Amino acid sequence: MPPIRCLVTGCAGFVGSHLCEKLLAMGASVVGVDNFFSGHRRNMALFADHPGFLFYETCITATGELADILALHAPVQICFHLAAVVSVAWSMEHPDWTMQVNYQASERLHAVCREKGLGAFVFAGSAAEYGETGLAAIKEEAAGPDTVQASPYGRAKYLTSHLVEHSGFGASLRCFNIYGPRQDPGSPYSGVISRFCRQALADEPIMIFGDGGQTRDFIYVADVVDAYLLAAGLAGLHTTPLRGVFNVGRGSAISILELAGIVAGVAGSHIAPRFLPPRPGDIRHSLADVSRLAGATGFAPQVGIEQGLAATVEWMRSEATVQG
Ligand code: UD2
Repeated sequence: MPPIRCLVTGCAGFVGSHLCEKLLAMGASVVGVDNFFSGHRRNMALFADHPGFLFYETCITATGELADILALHAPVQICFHLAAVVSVAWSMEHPDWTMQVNYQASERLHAVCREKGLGAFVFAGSAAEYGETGLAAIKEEAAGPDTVQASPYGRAKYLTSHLVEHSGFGASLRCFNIYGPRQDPGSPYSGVISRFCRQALADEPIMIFGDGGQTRDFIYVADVVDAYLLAAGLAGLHTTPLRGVFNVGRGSAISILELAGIVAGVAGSHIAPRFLPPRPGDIRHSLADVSRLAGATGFAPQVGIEQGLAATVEWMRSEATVQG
């Protein structure tokens, strides 16, 4: 690979840290930005001292600072923009801040990257942009200006994806439910798999919001990293960066109740799950049609749910050993 320099916003986050690790392993250099709002310094432990990595602790709302960083490290060829308010539930209580980060600041960063002549911009869109859908697999065109998203998170992500799509510069990856090592289980807003794994490993009941009949398309973090590389033209046969909006999922969904059973099995827990009231802002079903990304790049997720859960549980066990 020719020398490539990338800006990764959200480099201390769950997905961002895996992406940085992979980019550095491929020989790219990475300028990382994070404000540790939901990311953690420990997520960067494996690459913080890598000679190809430089870190700036800053918030993406500081557009001027980001422009200065890009100028200082020119030429940066690719921006992977993952920094965001990441929780649907948190966004319900903080709609204004969510809009500022996930839309307004993202719009400004996109404009700066374009102005500075970057070759690619890859935005972390979300399945939450679709609002409430049925059980059928969702195609990208299902989200439009009239779509009613269930949360400010979904709305703001949609607005940015829409802007990226219509600008002709960059791609938005509408990721469905991502899971894997480094997903923080420690807050009420954490992803369901990280919470279920932690509960099962602690021999606590798995806490299901609602009846557990809601379904999600879970995709392992390494598969998502592959999608980012493909979108930037850094992997596969497709070396031109993508433009437009692309779903990223496995293309198969399971119910939260089923998930609870699989997690309990993998973690060796025999405690019955507990059912709590449904969570505001939740969508009922979510399943990706990934044919657009597959057609454009050959994208094919490699990690099945049992395999991904085994890796996640193993990571959580090792973390407990390190911390305990
Ligand atoms: C996820 C992502 C979000 C966005 C969205 C796209 C996380 C944390 N959020 O939101 O960023 O990409 O997908 O649609 O990854 N649940 C329980 N018990 C728990 C926690 C959750 O039953 O302890 C249920 C929850 O009610 C929901 C499902 O599990 O029906 C998934 O919840 P989530 O918070 O992991 O993810 P989601 O789909 O709200």
